[in-house]
Amino acid sequence: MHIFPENISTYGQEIDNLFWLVLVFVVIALVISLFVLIYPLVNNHYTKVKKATYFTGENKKHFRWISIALVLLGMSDFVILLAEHNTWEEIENIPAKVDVRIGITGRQWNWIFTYPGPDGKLNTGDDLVVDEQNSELHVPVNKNIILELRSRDVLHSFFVVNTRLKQDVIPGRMNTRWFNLTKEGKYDISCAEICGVLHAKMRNFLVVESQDKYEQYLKTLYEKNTANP
Ligand SMILES: [Cu+2]
Repeated sequence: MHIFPENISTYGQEIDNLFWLVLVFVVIALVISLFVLIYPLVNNHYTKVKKATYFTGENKKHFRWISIALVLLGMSDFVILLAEHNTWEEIENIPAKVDVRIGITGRQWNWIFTYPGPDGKLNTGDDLVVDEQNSELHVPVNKNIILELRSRDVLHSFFVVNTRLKQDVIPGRMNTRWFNLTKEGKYDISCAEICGVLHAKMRNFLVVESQDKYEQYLKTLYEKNTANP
């Protein structure tokens, strides 16, 4: 069923499958809870309702019911842990083959994008930095993109719904994440952590394009930067 925004990352489908799995357990728990809540109300005409009593849970019969609920909850958590393990590992482990490394820094209120300069290395003097509201983050399609995520001030959260990647950025700490995107196009980047009054202004765009176009973009950026240093 396609009720989610389009997925364009290699691991996105696995995240969506986990969502459905969690939803199944949550819906079952919801139905049981509603039944336990509503059934006595419908079943007992309210003139017949006995005075409400307080259960301490020490009585054997009550204890049994509480235990059943706890065990079911624990089992569903365990199934989710088993199911998510591989996906989590895939997302946590940065691929050995790094095609592009890009720095992303959150600030009040924008996402700053840092690309390697002509030396091809990030975090050196010739880095190309874009810090403009509504700007675009350009990445090549079908490549392993490694993201170095930082914050300059408060907590922000880098979120591109189409890639299924959401990562908090934390002052004083760098988080490394990655994605490999399979479809060219323009997608929304947002901040998913309330970070101040202009939080909603942290809207940028992700442009997924061919390797050629990506290199052309970096070249234009370099020329622009050297024209007005
Ligand atoms: Cu923010």
